[in-house]
Amino acid sequence: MPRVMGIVNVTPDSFSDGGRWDTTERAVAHGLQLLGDGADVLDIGGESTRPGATRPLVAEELDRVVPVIRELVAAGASVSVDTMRSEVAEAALAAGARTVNDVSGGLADPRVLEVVADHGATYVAMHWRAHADRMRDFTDYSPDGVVATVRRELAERLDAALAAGIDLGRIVLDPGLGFAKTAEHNWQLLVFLDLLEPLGCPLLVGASRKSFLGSLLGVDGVPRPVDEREHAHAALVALLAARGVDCLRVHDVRATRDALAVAEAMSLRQPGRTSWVTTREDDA
Ligand code: PMM
Repeated sequence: MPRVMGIVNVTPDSFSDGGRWDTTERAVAHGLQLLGDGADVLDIGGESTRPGATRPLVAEELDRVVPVIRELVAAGASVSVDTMRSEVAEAALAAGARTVNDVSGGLADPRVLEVVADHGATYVAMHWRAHADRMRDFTDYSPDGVVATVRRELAERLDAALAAGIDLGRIVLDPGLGFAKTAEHNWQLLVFLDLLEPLGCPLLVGASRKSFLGSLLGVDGVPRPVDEREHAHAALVALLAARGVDCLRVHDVRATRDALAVAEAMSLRQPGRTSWVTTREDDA
C-alpha cells in the first residue's frame, strides 16, 4: 500500500488550509494529530504554491518551517520539507528533516540538488514550469500532449538530480497535479500514470483538495468548496492504491487511511492470493 505523507502548511495563504496552522504551536499540534492518524511522513511547507500566490522572503520561510521541523523530529516524526529554496532545504535537513520535496524539481534553485546530494537525503522532484504567479501561462502541452510532455520534462529533472549526485534509490517523481495544469490535464495524468513508471522511480501523487476535484463536484459552474472534497479524494486514493502508487500527499490522513484499508482488503482477496480462502473461524 502507498505511504501516506501528511501535509502541514505553515502558511497564511495556502488554498487548502491557509492560516489554520500558521504558528509553530498550531503547526506542531497539527503534525502530531496527523501522526496519530497514521501518517508515515509529515511534509512541512512555508510557501504557498496556490495559483497567483506571491513568494515569502527566505527569512520568513525559514522562520515558519525550521522550528516546526525541529519539534516534530524531536517527537519522532519522519519529516519532509516542502521547499524550492536551497537555504531552506539546508536548514531543514540540519534540523532533522530527511526528505526535500521540491515542487520545482530543481528548476527554481538548482543548488537544492547539491544540498540534497550532500546530505544523502531523499528527493521528491515534481513536474513544474513556473512560479505560482505565472503558472497559468504555461499550460500548453502541444504537440505531444500532457502525459508525454510531463514524462519528458520529469526525465530531464531526474537526469539533473542524478548529475548532482543524488542516488537513484532516493528520488521520487511527482506529476504535479494542478501546477500549470488544467483539470483535464490532471485527469489525463492520473489515467495514464503508468506511463511514468518506466522512469524507474517511485511515484508520489498530490491530489488532496485540489480544484479539479472541486470542479468535478461543482454545480452550475460553482466548484465544491475546498473542505468538502474529501469523499471524492478518498475514492481517488483507493483507485490510486489499486494502481500501485507509492506515496500520497494528503491533508486528511484518517480518511486516506480508511480508503487504503478498503483498497488493501480488496487486494488481499484477489484470486490467487491465499487469503481469498476463508478459514472456519472466518466463516463463524
Ligand atoms: N501540491 C502542493 C504543494 N506541494 N508537493 C508535491 N510533491 N506534490 C504536490 O502535488 C504538491 C506539493 C499544493 O497543495 P497544498 O497547498 O494543499 O499543499
